Amino acid sequence: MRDLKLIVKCGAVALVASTLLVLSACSSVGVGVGYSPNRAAYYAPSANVVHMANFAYSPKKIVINQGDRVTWVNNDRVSYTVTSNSGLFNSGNIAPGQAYTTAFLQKGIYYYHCQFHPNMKGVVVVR
Ligand SMILES: [Cu+2]
Repeated sequence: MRDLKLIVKCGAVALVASTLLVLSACSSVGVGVGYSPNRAAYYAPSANVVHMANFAYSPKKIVINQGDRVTWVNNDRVSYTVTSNSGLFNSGNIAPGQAYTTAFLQKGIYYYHCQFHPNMKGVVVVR
């Protein structure tokens, strides 16, 4: 399980960054936080993981710090989405075994849901 998380972290970083920063981020999981004002993103691996299975997010509520990323991992055999209730972000289809990562650069409470299963709801609290 630990190995799987590390793979997901590196994969998530690779989705966001496309330079050598990917390699440095993957080799220093959980260590440094870099900030690029040009890209307006943190190039740090996400330690904040939400699992999707059995038509639910786990945990349903995650509390993170400003600038952190959250990675949603689909551990199920059906597809899910991570869709902001207010249109701020939308993962699109997350197929089984895939993941979605986004950064939260501003403090606030971000409610989201799954477009495929109306009862699937979650919230990200950025403090
Ligand atoms: Cu769903």
